Amino acid sequence: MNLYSVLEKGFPKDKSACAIETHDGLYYSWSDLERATAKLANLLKSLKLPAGARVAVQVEKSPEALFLYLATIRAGYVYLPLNTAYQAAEMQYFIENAEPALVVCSSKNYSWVSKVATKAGTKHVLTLDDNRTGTLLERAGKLSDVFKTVTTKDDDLAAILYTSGTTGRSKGAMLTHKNLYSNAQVLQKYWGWVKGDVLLHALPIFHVHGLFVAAHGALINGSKMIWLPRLDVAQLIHHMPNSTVLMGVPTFYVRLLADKGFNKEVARNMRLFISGSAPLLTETFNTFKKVIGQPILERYGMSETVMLVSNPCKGPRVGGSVGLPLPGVKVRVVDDKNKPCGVNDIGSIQVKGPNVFKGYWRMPEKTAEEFTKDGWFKTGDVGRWGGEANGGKAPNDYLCIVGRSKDLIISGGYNVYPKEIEGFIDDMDGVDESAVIGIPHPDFGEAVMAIVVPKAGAKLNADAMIATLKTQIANFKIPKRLEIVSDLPRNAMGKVQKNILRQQYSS
Ligand code: MLC
Ligand code: AMP
Repeated sequence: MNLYSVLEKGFPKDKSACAIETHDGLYYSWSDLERATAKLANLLKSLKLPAGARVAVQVEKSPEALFLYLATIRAGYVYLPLNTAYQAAEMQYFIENAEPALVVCSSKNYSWVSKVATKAGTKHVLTLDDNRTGTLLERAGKLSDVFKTVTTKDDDLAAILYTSGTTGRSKGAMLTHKNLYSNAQVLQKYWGWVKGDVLLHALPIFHVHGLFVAAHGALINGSKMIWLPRLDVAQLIHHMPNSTVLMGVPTFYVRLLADKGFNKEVARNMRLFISGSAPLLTETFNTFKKVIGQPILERYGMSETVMLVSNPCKGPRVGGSVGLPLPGVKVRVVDDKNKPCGVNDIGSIQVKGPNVFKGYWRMPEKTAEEFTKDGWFKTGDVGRWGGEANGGKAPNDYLCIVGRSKDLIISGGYNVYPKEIEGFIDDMDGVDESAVIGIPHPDFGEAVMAIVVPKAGAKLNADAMIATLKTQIANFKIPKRLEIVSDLPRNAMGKVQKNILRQQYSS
């Protein structure tokens, strides 16, 4: 079954109802959504893209960007969303690795993106801007607004999401139609979506959270979305009285609570506040409950598995725990020998189910490494069942995430792999070596910090180094702090002791 057809079943009967209301006062009906995705799907078909073609998209958030995603799915092609913060070197890698048949970018980036794409053999490069302009819409506008959604097999690819690797380059997680529609169906029930729900959407749509969890949730339920281009607390508060569901990374809730205008009255119609992509501090959970009178629902997911564990909608939501495995999803916590751990014993989190991805794009060895022989996907996260949570005890069937075995920093919900940043720093003149760590940050949860050792006799300037990094990598990966030191702490094996650095700089 095509994912779009599954979502479409949930669209309301009255197609003149509002599907998307934008921050600047535009209304898109369900009929607009269907017609626009048909026109765009007709355009993709007219380009005669080969079967299984990837459509790589790096554009600002807009309803049209969402329609392009849906059109790609309708036409049976594979959607490849890319963070707008990615710079030329990052884009070059994704485009060379995925070999998309079509790249869609914003017109301001067209000159360099088209060069990178053409060099990698991409036949078509079109533009889409967040003000309803660009060559993509110019061409699609002339085509028919009727399109018969392509029949796909459950196992056919719907999307590829690049996740940075702890070693080596980013890997493209291949998600199938079934991965995505089964997860959307499960979440619709589990989170108790009802007719009349309105989703306040302020997340980016180039990652799992904003696209597959938030947008799919509203679409499959036929619910209206209030569509904000980015997190803007004043706008959230303005639209909240007309909304019932909000999904965000923990920074959303930290910033809302810091605003004096956020209170019970503003949240009076809100049914559900959902948090994920990074750990929600127990302090945020408790303060929110006190101020707003309802607990945030925390859930746990990842690019390779979409959502796997969630606190219940009806039933106790436990601060400091991500909740119960979703219906149909199996989760286990195992020791070093892959033996299931008992309650309160810490081990590696593994998962199996219809939500688990097909593998990494053109990386069969990496795929094999990340699965156990009996087919469990190794999440790289570390956790336990039950145990201490929110100053009390979590029920024994609730999962608590206690850390990560992967060297990963999650800053404001974005993943940053220290190894990648260390690579860029180590390549700079005068640098002997570096260590990149995550340090606590009141707004982003964790922030990137770099500790750098100069070569003998070399003089380094932290500000100049940060300025150079800003020209090379996405802005959220830039260290918020860079310290120059004479050496790094090492253990007897010569390995850098990042735990000591974390302790040293944590305050
Ligand atoms: C922006 N900046 C960040 C940052 N976002 N720095 C660290 N971490 C981040 N996440 C930097 C910018 O470079 C800029 O630096 C400064 O902070 C302010 O930028 P901004 O654009 O004004 O920030 P803002 O719009 O406020 O964005 C913050 C944010 C945003 C938290 C709202 O990052 C965001 O929407 N995060 C959500 C990420 C997400 O959707 N993750 C889901 C992944 S899916 P300077 O120096 O230029 O001023 C996943 C699976 C799952 O993980 O379970 O869901
Ligand atoms: P990504 O690869 O961007 O999809 O990020 C997935 C990772 O985000 C997971 O492997 C976890 O480490 C982390 N994550 C997602 N949700 C939560 C959560 N609720 N609590 C803690 N970590 C989370």
